[in-house]
Amino acid sequence: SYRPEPEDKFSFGLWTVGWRGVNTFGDAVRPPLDPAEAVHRLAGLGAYGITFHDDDLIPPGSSAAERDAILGRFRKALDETGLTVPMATVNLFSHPVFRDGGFTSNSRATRRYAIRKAVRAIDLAAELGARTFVCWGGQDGAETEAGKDDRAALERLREAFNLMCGYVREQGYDLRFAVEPKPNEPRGDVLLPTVGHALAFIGELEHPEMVGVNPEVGHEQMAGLNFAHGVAQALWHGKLFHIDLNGQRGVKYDQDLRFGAGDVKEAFFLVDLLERSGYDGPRHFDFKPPRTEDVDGVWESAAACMRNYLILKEKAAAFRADPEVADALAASRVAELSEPTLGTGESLADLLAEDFDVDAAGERGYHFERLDQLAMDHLFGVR
Ligand code: 3MF
Ligand code: MG
Ligand code: MG
Ligand code: MG
Repeated sequence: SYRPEPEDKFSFGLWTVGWRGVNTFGDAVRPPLDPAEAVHRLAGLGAYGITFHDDDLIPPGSSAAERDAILGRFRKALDETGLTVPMATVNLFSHPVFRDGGFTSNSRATRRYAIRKAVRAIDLAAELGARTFVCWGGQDGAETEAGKDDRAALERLREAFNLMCGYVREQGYDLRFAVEPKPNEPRGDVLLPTVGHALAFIGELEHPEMVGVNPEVGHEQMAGLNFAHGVAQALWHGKLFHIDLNGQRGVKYDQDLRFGAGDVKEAFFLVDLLERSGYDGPRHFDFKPPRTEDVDGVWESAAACMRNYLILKEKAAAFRADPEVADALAASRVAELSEPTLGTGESLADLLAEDFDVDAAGERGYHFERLDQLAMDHLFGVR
C-alpha cells in the first residue's frame, strides 16, 4: 500500500510544495500556497514534518502584528494535525542585498545584516521546536576570480558559524546546525561545493560538535559525484544531521525532481544505506513540482516522493533478506572489509614478516557484477 505514516518521518519544505514555478525563462504558473493549508495537505498525505525559510512563513516587511497573526494560524494548523517543525532555515539569497552572498558578501554591512537575519531565524526555529537549523550558502560564491578572496570568504563563514553557535549555547536552545553543500547555481561557483568540502570546513569551527551536514541528492550529482558515497562518509564522521531528498539526471542545472525520479539505482542504494545506518532524522524532501503541474500535480508529486521512498525501502529490505544475495555478498567478501587489517595482538612486524602469493591472489575475482545484478533484479521487480 506504501501509505506513509508519521513514524516514517517524512518532511517537506514549505518552499517545495509552495514553489510557484518561476524559473529563469518562465513566470509563475501556480498561485501562492497558504502555509496553514500546506500543513493540512501534508498531514493528510501522511507526512510528519514541515520546514521553512524565515521568509517562506513570514513575508519580509510584515509588521509585528502580521507576524503574530501568521504564526498563530500556522501553530493552530500544526496543533490540529500533529505535524511538527523538525528543521528551519534562513533565506540569505532572495533579496537583492544578497547579490554577492550573505555571510561572505564583500560588503561588511551586508554580512552584519545576514547574521542579524540568521539569529532572528534561529529564534523562530527554536520557538517552533525545530532541532536542526540548515545553512545553505545561496549566493555565497563567485563568477569571477579576482572579485572574491576565497580564503577571506571561508574566514568570514567561520566567523558567522562561531557567532551562531555561541548564540545558540547562550540561549540554551536545543538546536544543531547542518551545512548544505552545492557546487553551483545560483552562483557560477558556490563556496563549500560538496559534502567533503563542508566536512573539512566544520573541523575548523569553535564548536564542531554542533555542526553537521545536510547533503542533497541532486547537489552532489550536479558535481558528478555518487550521492550514496557522500552520505556514507558523512555518516562515518557522525555528521549526517539532516538530508535533502530529491532527484537529478546528471550534471546539469539543479532539477529538484521528486525523489526516485532521476538516478533510481543510486536512490535504491541510498535508501538501503539510510535504513541500515541507524540514521533516525527526518527524510526531508527538497524537490520542485515541475512547472507543467497544476495544484493537483503538486500534491501528486509530493505523495510520490514518499511512495518512492517506501517502495525502495521495501525493495532494499527484500534484497538484504534474499539468501542468494547473502551468498553473493560472501563471494564478494564484503564482510571481510570490516575485519581490522591487523589481527588482535598482532604488530606491524607480524604483518611485515608475512609471506603472500600475490599471483595466486591476483587471479581471484570479486564477483561484484553478480551481486550488483541481484540488486538490479530486485529493483526491476523480477525477483
Ligand atoms: C537550493 C536548496 C535550498 C536549501 C534550503 C535549505 C531552497 O538548491 O537546496 O533550497 O535546501 O535553503 O536551507
Ligand atoms: Mg537544492
Ligand atoms: Mg536541488
Ligand atoms: Mg536543499
